[in-house]
This record gives sequence, C-alpha cells and structure tokens, in this order.
Amino acid sequence: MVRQLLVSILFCGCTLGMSAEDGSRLWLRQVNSGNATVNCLLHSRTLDIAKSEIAKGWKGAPVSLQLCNGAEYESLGGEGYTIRSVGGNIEIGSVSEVGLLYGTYHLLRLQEMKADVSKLDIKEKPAYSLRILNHWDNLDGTIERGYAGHSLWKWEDLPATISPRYEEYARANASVGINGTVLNNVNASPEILSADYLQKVKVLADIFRPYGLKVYLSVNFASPMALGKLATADPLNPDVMGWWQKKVKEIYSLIPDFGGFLVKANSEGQPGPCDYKRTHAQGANMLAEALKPYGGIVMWRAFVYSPSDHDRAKQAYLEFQPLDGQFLDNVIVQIKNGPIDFQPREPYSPLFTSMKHTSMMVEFQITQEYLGHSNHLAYLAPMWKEFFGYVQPNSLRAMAGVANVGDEVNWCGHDFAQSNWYAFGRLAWNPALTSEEIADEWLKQTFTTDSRFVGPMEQVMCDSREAVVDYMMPLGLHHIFAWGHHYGPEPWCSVPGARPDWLPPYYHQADKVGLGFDRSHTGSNAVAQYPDSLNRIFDSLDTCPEEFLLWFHHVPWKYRMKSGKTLWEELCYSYDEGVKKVRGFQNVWEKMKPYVDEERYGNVAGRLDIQMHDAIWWKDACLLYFQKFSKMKLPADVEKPVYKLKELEKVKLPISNFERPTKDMLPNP
Ligand code: BDP
Repeated sequence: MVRQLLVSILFCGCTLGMSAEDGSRLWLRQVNSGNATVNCLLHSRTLDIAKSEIAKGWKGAPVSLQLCNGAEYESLGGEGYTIRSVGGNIEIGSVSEVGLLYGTYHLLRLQEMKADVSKLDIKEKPAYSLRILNHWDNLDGTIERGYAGHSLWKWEDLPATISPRYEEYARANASVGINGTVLNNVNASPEILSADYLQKVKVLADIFRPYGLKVYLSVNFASPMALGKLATADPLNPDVMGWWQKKVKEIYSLIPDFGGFLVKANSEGQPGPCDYKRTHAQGANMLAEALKPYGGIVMWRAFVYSPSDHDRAKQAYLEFQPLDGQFLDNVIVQIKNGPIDFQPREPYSPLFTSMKHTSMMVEFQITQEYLGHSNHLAYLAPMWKEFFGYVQPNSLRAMAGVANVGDEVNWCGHDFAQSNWYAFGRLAWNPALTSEEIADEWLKQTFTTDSRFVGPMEQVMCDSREAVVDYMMPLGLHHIFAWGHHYGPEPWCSVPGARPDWLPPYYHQADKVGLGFDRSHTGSNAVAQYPDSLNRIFDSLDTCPEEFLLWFHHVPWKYRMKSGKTLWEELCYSYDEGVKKVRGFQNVWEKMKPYVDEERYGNVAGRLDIQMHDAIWWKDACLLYFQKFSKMKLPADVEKPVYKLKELEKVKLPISNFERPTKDMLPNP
C-alpha cells in the first residue's frame, strides 16, 4: 500500500513537471499538450521531429509545414523560413526541411513567451550560414576550460552505447539555430582521426543530422606523423598531402556531410606548417585542397603569439595580416574577438579590420574561463554586442563559440550560464538582436513570463558582465589572473622561467608612476594596427574610451579622469562598485524566490554567494597590491578590505584547468 502510494506520488510529481526543475530541460520546457493539429504530408526524420514538436508542445491553431519554392523563399536561403497566419491556420514555409524545423522552434518560442500569435507574419533568414560550437573536449572525457562536469561525448561507450543526451543536445542547438559542432579540443589528439574514433564520430553525426547540426573535427597538424608514421608533416610534401587526401576520403565515406577541420597550429606548442618554414596559408590551403571536392571547409585559428614583438597584443596581427589574400576560398580564418585572450573586456582584434581579402570568423568564448567559471553569473551577450559595435557583422562569414556544456544535469553548471549558450545561437542567427531581447526570451522560456521576475532579472543579466569587469579588471586592466586556472586574482604572480607575457605584471605594468600597458605611439604602438580613425582615438589619453584606458596607456596615479577623480580613486571606486553590484544581484535574487522552483533557486543562490565572496577577494587583492605602487589611501567611502594582502598572496587553489572551485577551497578572511 505504502509502496503504491509512493509510486503514485512520484508519478504525479513527474506529470506536473514539479520534480524535473533541475535545469535539464534548458529553455525547452513546454508542457505536453498532446493535441495540436499538424498538416504535413511529407515524411523524413527532420520533418517527423518538427511534427512531433508541434503535436506535443503547441496549443494553438492548426499548423501546416510546407516546402516552398519561388523567389521569396529562394531569397531566404537554405535555412530561412516564414511563419504566417492564413485563415484559421498557421503556415510555416521554407525551401528546406531544416528551415521548417527552425520555424517550428520559433513558433514554440513565441508561445512560451506568451507572445501574441494571432496575426503572424514572420520572415527569418540567418545572418551567417555557419553557426558553430567549439567543444574543447579531450578524448579522456575532461574538458579544457569546461566547468560543468565531464564531456557529453562518452567515447568509451561509443559507438555501441548511445546516451539520450546526444539527441537532446542536437535539439537544444537546433532550437536556437546552431548548425555546427566541433567535437574535440583545439589542442587535438591525433587519435580523433583513427579508424576507431571515426566510427564513434559517425554515430554522433547520424544523430545530429536530422537537427541540421553538422559535425566538424579539430585536427592535429602532425597527424600524418602520429597516425600515418610519416617522417614529416610538411604541407608541401606529396606523401603528407596524400595522407590527408586519403583520410578525408575515409571521413566522407562515413559522414557524407562532414563539415571540415578546425586547426590550432603553431600556437602554444601545437605543431604546424611553420615547423617546416611554411606559412599558415600554405598549411591551411593544403588541408582545404583535400576537403574541397567534398564541400568541406578549414577553420584556421589566428590565436598565435610567437614573440615577434615584445607586445603580445600585436603578435597575431603581425603573423596573419601579411597573409591576407593568400587563403583558398574554403578556408576561414578564425579570430578570437580580442587581440589577447577572451578577457572580461578587450578591444576588438585589429585583424578584423585589416584582412580585406580573407574570409574571417569570430571566435567567442561561451565558457567562462576568465569570467568566474560556472560560479559567477555573467551574461555575455553585452560583451559580444560590444564587439559588433566595432566590427561589422557582414564583414564576417561565420561565428564560433567555445562551448560551456558538460555532462552535469543542467548542462552548464550555473543555471544562468545556459543563457550564454542560448545567446550565442541567437546572435549567430541575428547579430542585430539586443542583449535585452535575448535575455527576455531566455528568461521567459527558462523560468516564467511573470513580469515581476523577468523585469528585475533582465536587469541583473544585462548588468552582470560589467559587474565582473568592475570587480576583476576595470578601466582596461587585463590578464591579472592566477597562473593556470584563471579564476582568482594574482596581480603579483611571478613564476621563475615563465614567458613574461604569461605573467600579470607584464600586463598591468604597475610602478610608482602609474598603471597600464603603453600601447600608444610612445609605447608598443599597437594602436597603429587599427584603422586611422580609431588609432587616433585610442592613441590619445584624452579621447581613449576610459574602459580601455589601461589597455592602451600607462597612466599616472594622479591623472584626472572624466569624473574629476584621480586614476587611483577611480580604480578604487570601480572595484567597490563591482562588489556592490553583486550584492545588489543577491538582493534581487532573494526577492525572486516566489517565482522559481526550489532547486534552481538554491543552485543560483549558492553560486551568487561564491560570486559575492570572490568579488571581495578580487577587490581586496588588486587594491591592496596596487596600493603598494600608488602609495595612496583608499577613499573613505570605499568598503574596507576584509583580507590581508600577505594572506591572499599565499592562496593557491587546488584546481586544474578543467574544474571550478567549490566554496571550501576559497580564501577566508
Ligand atoms: C586559452 C586557454 C587555453 C586554450 C587556448 C586556445 O587558456 O586552454 O588552449 O586559449 O584558445 O584561452 O587555444
């Protein structure tokens, strides 16, 4: 009897969707209605998915799915669609099945947002035809810079055992229009191209295909040596070319729509064409030739920093800009948004405005390597929008994002980190969307449409990235992170024998005169890599935007800022402001309790607690350390430090570059 009662309680809980608010359903939380009418006579795996999504989730007028042709549809490209109210019906039209699937998710999104769906007249076309996630997943299941558990790909179990999450992952991506996935780390193991692994990759590709999601692989440039036992990987060597051609043929025999390769070459110890005195273009083009007959592409990364100049921020430009115009048309140069490395704030990489004859794509980092891992609430759309304020979206061919998903139940660790996966997909589809619009969509689908929740939380989300900048690295400071894990502050960090440009003092240049890296014409002149109009603005202390001040200038401690405060005071107030903002987020979240299920409420509250702790840690560490140089007092209304510098200098977190710290590891005042 008791057992029967228990079973029915459990069952009841599930049907009401009560017990399932663990974040696993992401923004796709439609409760089954089970009775919508779908008209579509055609059958295919993709259309069956679209039909079943509507049948299960839609609660409105009958929907028909129609493959269309004609000028209007041709102009929407292979993935665009229309959604229109016609008579008492809703018609979704597209030239392709995947377009109909995208239209389906769009319609369901409107319903979940409680939008008016009575008079629909929607036309959509993606800005980029390539919208790609980059997984930095290793074959041993760890994820470089991944903070939500282990890899989703269970390589040991594949190809025989298939996790249900593979399909859920594809569905989530399709729902926001992501159409490509690079499965493995850019620091690539040659093993991924072995016959055994390709069988596993094929299984994933088969599961993803109906969702319009293509598979790509990161490749190690020396694979012909490691796997093929050749004596060289020289891209101009005929045996090397032959090896790649054969390998590509093998891949396409298993995966006919394989997307292509992503390559990190001659960067951070990875092999590449420069090992043989060949250029990046020669290396990329050799692979591109092999892929060309099958329609595959090469995404060749420009994340390089060989010490050609003493300023690391200039190095990628110096290496790649001279190659402009030399890449084949199925090569896309993949460039990180900033010239250094995914910092909380960077100016855009000047390569974007200087490679006029090269296909380029931007690489954003969705995983929060430098923004508090999955412990901090940091909504990244405002950061990506800032990039598009400088770089015209139509000067790029594609968008890539380093994924933040792992095998944790809620995929991303922090429930709010899901919004970054979502926002990446939405912006890759339409970079003109605002951060607010995307936050609004995501909040309504992921939590509730109640305006008492959506209003305040949208504000929190949109303020959150700036808060991180404030408490970690305001006014253009950058890369003052702890060695290795990039989580906490270590502006004092010195490691005997390390490259200077891996150490914080190289970046902040604090001395008794002032703070910041002089990249103006009196310093490294990195400003000259920007177009003249911007060069002039960044170069002058008077016109340089203050958010980039210490990126481009070494500024005296007593320099008067626009606010009338000295640089030192402004720095103190910025750190203080960061701390106060996080406290504000905590207060808002406390008021949100009535609108959120207990499980997600607790998860977010716990992580905000850590973020609050870390904001104070950052503020105290940086201000107390920089004070040694400024020799100036903290303004009286800035919160008093709770830590001692000496204690903070001893902190060493016991984490590697694929873990997030837990509360008990963090320093205590
Ligand atoms: C840095 C990461 C490192 C990556 C590298 C890259 O710290 O783990 O391998 O970028 O993008 O941000 O290749």
